[in-house]
Amino acid sequence: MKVLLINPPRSPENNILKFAPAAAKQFIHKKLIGPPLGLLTIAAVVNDHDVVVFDIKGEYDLNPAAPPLRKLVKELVERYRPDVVGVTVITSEFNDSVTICQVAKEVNPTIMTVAGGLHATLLPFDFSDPSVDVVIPGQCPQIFRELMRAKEAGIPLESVAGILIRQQGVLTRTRGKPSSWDATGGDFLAIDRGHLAKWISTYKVGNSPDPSTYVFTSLGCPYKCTFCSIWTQFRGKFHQRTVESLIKELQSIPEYPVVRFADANTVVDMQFMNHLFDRIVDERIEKILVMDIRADVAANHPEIIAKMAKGGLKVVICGFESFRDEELLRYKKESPAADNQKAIEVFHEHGIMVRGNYVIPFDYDEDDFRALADYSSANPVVYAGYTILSPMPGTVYYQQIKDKIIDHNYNKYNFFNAVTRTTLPYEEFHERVGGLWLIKKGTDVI
Ligand code: B12
Ligand code: SF4
Repeated sequence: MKVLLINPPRSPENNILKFAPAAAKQFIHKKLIGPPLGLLTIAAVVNDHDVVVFDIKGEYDLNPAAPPLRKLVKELVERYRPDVVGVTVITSEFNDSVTICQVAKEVNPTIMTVAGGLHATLLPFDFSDPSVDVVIPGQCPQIFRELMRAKEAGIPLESVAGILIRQQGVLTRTRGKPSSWDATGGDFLAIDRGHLAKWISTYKVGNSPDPSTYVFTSLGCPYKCTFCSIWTQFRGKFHQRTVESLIKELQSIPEYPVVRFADANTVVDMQFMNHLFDRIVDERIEKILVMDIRADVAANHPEIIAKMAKGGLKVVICGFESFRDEELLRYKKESPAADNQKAIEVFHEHGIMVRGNYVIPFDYDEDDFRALADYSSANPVVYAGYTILSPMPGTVYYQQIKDKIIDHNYNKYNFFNAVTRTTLPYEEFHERVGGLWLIKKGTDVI
């Protein structure tokens, strides 16, 4: 069967950028660049079929004059004539994902459209649009494979456990329990980045001349920050890959000198990281490594940071979130503000560039903005990011403030737009968040 897997475009909604002071605009991050690991994993599980992965983000980066979404997808579907179209969905890309399914159906109503990914996991019933035939929640490669088998053999899709199918217009869960799938262990699937060859020149970050890629060492997170959708996606579980599968993957990607670990929270198991970095050094793997590390890890375990720096760690993204302990407690971050300062010292001591991220609540007033600016100026990092504390659907924070939400357009759920009423006038709030981006030590590094 022919399977076309599509990575939707980025949402263009960015009110921080729109209302920021002119001088700050150049520093505000506009797009993240990286491969759709989820889609590549799905591609790997059905590689006995004729599979095409199309990265629309990469396409617009490569060719900004590419046709608008509907026309682009129409051309794609007409060119590849797929039996199945799959989309990977995060909240801010939900609307465009549905558009992709609609266009596929317009071109050929017999195409089966399938949605998966984080939003499909947390809110599968959101896919009420009739153009979406099947929704598969969770880490589900084995289920997708079974779905392909059923479709190919003409077996009713009801026989595939663990999916939602449209019946008489309504999404209905199929019966039964899907077979288990150990995504990081025995069932780990090596991905083929060759699917993305067309866009490799666009996978560059900062001023790096070399392409970068993502590699995940774990899935999920053991913490439970109220604003975060990652632990809810994995129901609080944390799954670690094996050291040797990682060494093999790092050795297999010489075309990518820069590797960003895609983990939500990379350093959880110290023993594992120690072993991984021993092996990276043993095998003389020389990559520029970028990863997300919690402030408390650096503050409490400077020795592991020193070791990782020797093994190639050059850039760390650190969720500072706030400068106030009461806010951090409310977010259940389990790391006091003092850890942010200690972490900055530890990272800098080992020559690591820090990208520190703060989240700004909708009720910040002038005094709050001033206090944050003072703190951030006193604790400079190479590059600081300031986004909006956002009630992502499926999170605890969403439940806490859902009555205050006034904007339900999912395009805005990308951390760049307030979706509740703000204490300051709406435009001024975004302008002030934008202005904060001027506070930093260096230039863009990721
Ligand atoms: C890699 C990554 C990216 C990549 C690639 C994403 C893409 N599709 O293009 C890039 C760099 C482009 C990216 C961008 C953004 N991202 Co991002 N990203 C991640 C990250 C770090 C890892 C995701 C991952 O690869 N996981 C590993 C894979 C194997 O798991 P998976 O994707 O869940 O896939 C599995 C299943 O879900 C399923 N599946 C997935 N897709 C499909 C499709 C089908 C058809 C099927 C059947 C199954 C299926 O099967 C897969 C294998 O088991 C996560 C954080 C994290 N650690 O989880 C954030 C995350 C997904 N990103 C997030 C966000 C918000 C963004 C941005 C909007 C950030 C921003 N403000 O710029 C941007 C969007 C575009 C932009 N504005 O530039 C949020 C999403 C939150 C939400 N509730 O929607 C996350 C969770 C980070 C966070 N801090 O909250 N991102
Ligand atoms: S914000 Fe980071 S530490 Fe908190 S739950 Fe999410 S991934 Fe884990």
